[in-house]
Amino acid sequence: MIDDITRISSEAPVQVRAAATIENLRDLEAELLGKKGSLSELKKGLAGLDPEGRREVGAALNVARESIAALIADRRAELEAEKRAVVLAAERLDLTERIGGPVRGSVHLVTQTWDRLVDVFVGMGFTVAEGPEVETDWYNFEALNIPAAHPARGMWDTLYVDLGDPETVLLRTHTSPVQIRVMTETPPPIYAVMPGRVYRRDTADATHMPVFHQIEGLVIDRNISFADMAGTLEAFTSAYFGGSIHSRLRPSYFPFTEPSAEYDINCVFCEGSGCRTCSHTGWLELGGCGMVHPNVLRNVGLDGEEWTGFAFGFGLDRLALMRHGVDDIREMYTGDVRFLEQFPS
Ligand code: 2NL
Repeated sequence: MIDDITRISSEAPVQVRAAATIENLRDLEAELLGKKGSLSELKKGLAGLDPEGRREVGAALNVARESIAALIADRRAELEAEKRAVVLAAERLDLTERIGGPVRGSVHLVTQTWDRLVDVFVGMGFTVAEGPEVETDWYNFEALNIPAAHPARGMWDTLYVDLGDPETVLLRTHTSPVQIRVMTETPPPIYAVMPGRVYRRDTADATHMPVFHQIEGLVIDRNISFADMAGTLEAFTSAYFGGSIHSRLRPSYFPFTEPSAEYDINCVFCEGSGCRTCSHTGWLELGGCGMVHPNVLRNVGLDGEEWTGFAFGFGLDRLALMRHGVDDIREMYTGDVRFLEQFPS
């Protein structure tokens, strides 16, 4: 029996090394150490030995079992490492890969636009305010003179957050809630702009994204008129787009302003002669504006007899598209370096 054990022990290293896969190794393990394996078969023979022989052979069996088990464990670790290495090599992503020398990163086009807009408004004496992207119904709608049953709710495809009572917590659909917060928290006069990310339940296409950006402006002071608003927007237009681009206002409707207007600028592509981008009108629609509605002033606790003001808002992404002649808003959000590289900062 000792000879059998010695033979099994001496053959084992060769057999273990020859196991080429984890499956082969498992079969070999069963063959050597399993219940019906060769060592187990030998162990059955212990019953027929005297106590002395039983001790001697039993000890040899244990030593053989342990050394073979250790060999198998080592080989298994080796095979698993090989298998992992193959998977890793197949799944490898070379994040350092680049074509034609080092590529210099730059500030994203949306961020560049954000920064430039803020620069222009700060240059005109405005401060900058930001607020939360998850808002309550009060800040996003109610305070803005858009009650729950109001048909104007349909103007915004709202994404609600599953928190509290149904439809009370939402992803802000515009940056106006920041203006409500500023008016509620700081006494006038107020001259502030609010840039920020906003959300709508919308399917992405060339002109829409469910996540995009707005910048809104708010002025609250004594004796503020519609003419102050028109003048402010005209000053902004030439500061941002250049002296040859002017603005115009057209009557419109927003629940939070009265009167309300659409804000257009001369087409930056054809400078008024008519092209595809401006639908041959010579004008580009940038956003909206108006005198802050008396109900909104009342909602934030301001006396409409003493304070008046105007507000305006436009799509920041849309502005970036126009300034740079990009024809699909989705380009801004794919992260394709071939797009991003065209706008170094
Ligand atoms: C658009 C139009 C607008 C405002 C935003 C505003 C905010 C308060 C009170 C009154 Cl708290 N108005 N904001 C006013 C008019 C238009 O945005 O087309 N934006 C992309």
